[in-house]
Amino acid sequence: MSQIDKISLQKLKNLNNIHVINIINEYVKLLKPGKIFVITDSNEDIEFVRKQAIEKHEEISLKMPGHTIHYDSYYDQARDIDNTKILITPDTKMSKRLNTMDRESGLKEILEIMDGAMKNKNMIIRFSSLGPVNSVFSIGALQITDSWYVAHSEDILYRKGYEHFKNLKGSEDFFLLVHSAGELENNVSKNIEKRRVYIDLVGNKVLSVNNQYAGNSLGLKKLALRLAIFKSNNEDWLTEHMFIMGIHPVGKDRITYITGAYPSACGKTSTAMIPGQSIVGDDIAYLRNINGECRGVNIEKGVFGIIRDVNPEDDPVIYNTIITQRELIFSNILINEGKSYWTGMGKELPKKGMNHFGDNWTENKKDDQDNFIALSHPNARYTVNIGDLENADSHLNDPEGVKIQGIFYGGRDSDTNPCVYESLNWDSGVFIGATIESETTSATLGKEGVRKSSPMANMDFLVVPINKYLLNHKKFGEKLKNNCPRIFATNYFLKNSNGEYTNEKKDKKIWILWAEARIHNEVEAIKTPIGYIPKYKDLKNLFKKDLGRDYSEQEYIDQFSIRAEKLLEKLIRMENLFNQESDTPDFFWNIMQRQREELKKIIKIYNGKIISPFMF
Ligand code: SAT
Ligand code: MN
Repeated sequence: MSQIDKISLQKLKNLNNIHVINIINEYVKLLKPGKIFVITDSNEDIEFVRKQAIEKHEEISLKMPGHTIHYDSYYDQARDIDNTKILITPDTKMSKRLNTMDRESGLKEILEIMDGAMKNKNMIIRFSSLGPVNSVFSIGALQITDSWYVAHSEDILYRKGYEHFKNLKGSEDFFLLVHSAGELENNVSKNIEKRRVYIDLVGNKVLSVNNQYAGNSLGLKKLALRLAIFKSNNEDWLTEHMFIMGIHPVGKDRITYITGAYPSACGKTSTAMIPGQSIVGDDIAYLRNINGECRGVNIEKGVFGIIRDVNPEDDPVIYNTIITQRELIFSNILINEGKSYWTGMGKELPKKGMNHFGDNWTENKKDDQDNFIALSHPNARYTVNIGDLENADSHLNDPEGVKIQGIFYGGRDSDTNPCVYESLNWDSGVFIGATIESETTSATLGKEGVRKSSPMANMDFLVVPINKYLLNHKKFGEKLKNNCPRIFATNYFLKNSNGEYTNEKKDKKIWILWAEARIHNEVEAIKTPIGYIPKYKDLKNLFKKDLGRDYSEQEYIDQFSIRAEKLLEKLIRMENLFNQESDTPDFFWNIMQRQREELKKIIKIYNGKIISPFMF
């Protein structure tokens, strides 16, 4: 390795890990970098990364100290689902709904694309820990990249792991993530048509090329998520696309931790940020059974959040954090005279500036396809440390994680599920998660209101057959016995017969407080075929106490009537979908069958398709 200087080489040698050395040799040969930098946990090394990102024009400093902006290519603004594939050997069974490719041909293709991808560029080698350090949860991650932006983002979002690698004592028990932005033009990836993200489960690695958007490029985020899903499902724990938050009921001396899985644009981050509560994480959680308790950690320590509509009214905590001095990377927003602007920030916006399209955007500017270019991209983001948020939970970095007592599943659903309910037991909670659906919105291309299924909101990242994943969930709960978290479903998007939302944005708080009270057996509930729904009087009390608002019987009826016919239609959709899987577990079919019978029964008993909660 002639490209490596003595100091960097020594840093590698100090790890005493032959696997790391072999991997670096292999990828240096393939990628042919100009120079190699090994980054340890030292402040000096980390500062060097920050400086390089600016010096190499991958980030630009803004007027506010600590703030920088990074742009991805105009054509690389979201996860590339079509070109993200699981490489499998011919004997591997995988669900039809997953995007797979023959391992041998996949590797051949991507290695050819990556051949020489780092010519005249730097290779950056970083070590991180997924999950808090010195913990049973920690997994080492070795990131090789040629992007200083990727290396810098990972420093904000993940825990340092050079020491973790030292403590591995030569073992190869770590994830490998190899990324190259490929050839650049105006600092963004040029060969987008050759963008690939290939997940090699056999090799415990992900290879990613010709991209910069963090969902494609940052190995530690959605790429390591896949490797962790594979690992945990072959062991006995869970890797989930979930936030973790602490609920702090007023006047009660306790914190109750819950996790929540929601497809994108269904309220995941806004739930984790409900005023008065604390946040542990907003994206990815590992859950383990530790001494009979469900413990959870955020594998990250930062937030890569959507910036659109972050304003002082709707998201005061985030807004105040991202307009003040601290280390922060914006991506794909508008910059005018060194200041940051984005759609929905609640402020007058400039009519020109630099944005994800280039350095001379003006209002009404169109792209080659004749589409208007938004001031900031709808998927534009901010990257900050969670520790910088005023509602950061004090156990964020606790090696033992937090005790998880509730799991929330949510979707965007205008006409089927009530606003909140609790599953009858763990298995029917797994059924709720497995049958999450979300309606498309005008924010995505295509028809509005089309329902997409995403088991546990984790479908995009699944790399094991769905039946295996569901059985792992079932077993996880069984082993926890009485300590198993209670499972809840929320629906913030239910509409009434006039087509109006039945929920106000702030009502989320009541749904989680009701769930919290259920967890502590403080409120009773009404049993229905799908699960337990709240009693009117309990919600009335909570609305008064926590939001200072009178909650009417009509609102309750709109929000908690059992829409039996719509629920039956949903069961048919799920039956069709899960019939396509080879061996969906029996418990899933049993729950479906029972729900179907009971829904039909109540339609008969109460002589109606929509049954008021007061009838039960
Ligand atoms: O999925 S991404 O990595 O693109 C970001 C997110 O969690 O929303
Ligand atoms: Mn996510």
